[in-house]
Amino acid sequence: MAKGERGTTTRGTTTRGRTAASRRSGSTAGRPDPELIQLLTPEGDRIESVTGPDGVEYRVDFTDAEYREIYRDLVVVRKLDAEATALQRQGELGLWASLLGQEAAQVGSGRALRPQDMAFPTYREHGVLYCRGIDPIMPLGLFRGVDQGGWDPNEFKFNMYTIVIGAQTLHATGYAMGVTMDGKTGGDDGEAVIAYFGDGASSQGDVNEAFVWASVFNAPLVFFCQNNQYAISQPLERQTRIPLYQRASGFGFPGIRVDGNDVLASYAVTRAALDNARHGQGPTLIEAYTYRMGAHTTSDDPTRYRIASEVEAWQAKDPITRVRAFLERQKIADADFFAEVDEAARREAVHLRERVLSMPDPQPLSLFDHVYPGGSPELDEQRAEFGRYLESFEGSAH
Ligand SMILES: Cc1ncc(C[n+]2csc(CCOP(=O)(O)OP(=O)(O)O)c2C)c(N)n1
Ligand SMILES: [Mg+2]
Repeated sequence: MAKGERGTTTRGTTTRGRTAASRRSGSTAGRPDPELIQLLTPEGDRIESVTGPDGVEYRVDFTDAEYREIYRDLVVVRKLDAEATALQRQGELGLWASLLGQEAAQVGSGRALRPQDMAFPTYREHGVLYCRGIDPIMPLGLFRGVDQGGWDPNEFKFNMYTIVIGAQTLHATGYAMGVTMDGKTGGDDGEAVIAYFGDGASSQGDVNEAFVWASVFNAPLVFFCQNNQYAISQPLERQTRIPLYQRASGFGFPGIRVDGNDVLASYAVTRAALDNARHGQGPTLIEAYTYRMGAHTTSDDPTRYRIASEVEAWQAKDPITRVRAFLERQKIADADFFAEVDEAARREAVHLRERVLSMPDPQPLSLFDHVYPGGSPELDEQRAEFGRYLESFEGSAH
């Protein structure tokens, strides 16, 4: 199936759809959330379409095969993530930032990108990376400390992982302004840009500056905030007193909240915002309301700052379970299909592990290779000095 070509999103109102405000099926523990765009409930019930507070009708029209493929994406992405966590625990990676719980927000938005669209990730966007067609081994080199991320951002339209919180939103804004200056917006084949960031990053100056610039220059940019409720140990209440998506109105562009555990709604909302951007209608802030099921990274112990019942409440909203329930109920997939997907994901994980273990250690002197395109006298001096230092070790192979 062609990447980014699935489903449709329709602008305008509908009589068939429910309004987000009147919808109650998105409730969690009996509490409805009228602000949330949702097309698949935690129980796996399909909502045909939803009209958001913005008057836009959100819907997807996937074929059965497309529903099955999106389920496969979710399962594979989760399995590879679990494998990376295991590799870190066995000392094969220095660190891992798990996406557990955020698969739907990432696969939904990642699949909503059209081939010409550019993405700017944080360090947790392994699901988007997978949807961009990048070999999942790539970020593992980074987390193993043997390379600095091995993919070409221009080839895959997916920038390098960014650890500096919020910085990529400014990079994305500058890039999106450039897209406009190059005259690449305005039609169906126009380019759009998406910037990923977290709830914690929303407090950063960089992100707020990016909002200002993107707004006043009408940049073709989607700000995709995965509100996973925590910035390491800091809960959402320490970032904001209003829903994050509402921040956008103060900057002069639309904001919308989507159920980030609903892959269909995440797809529909992102596709609509990207299409608006590519047609020259400026930025949108999407708040994907989700939950970080695991630790912040493998260096973190979340039991020190959150209670088990909170995690359990979110387990009931698992992004994969609901798709499976829907596929089973609608008889779109049978037991053989689910078994085949599990086996395929397992094989991909084994393959990933084998390749991680055989990654060569870099030569220490290669540290100097990519500092400047053409080197510099000062750098050459430093390289020579470091070389002499390495040679001072008895039996040094360097
Ligand atoms: C500028 C900057 N300040 C602080 C840090 C340390 N840091 C790493 S992750 C993180 C929390 C980010 O939280 P959020 O934006 O919600 O993203 P999440 O990790 O939840 O996906 C912080 C403070 C950093 N990497 N960069
Ligand atoms: Mg967060």
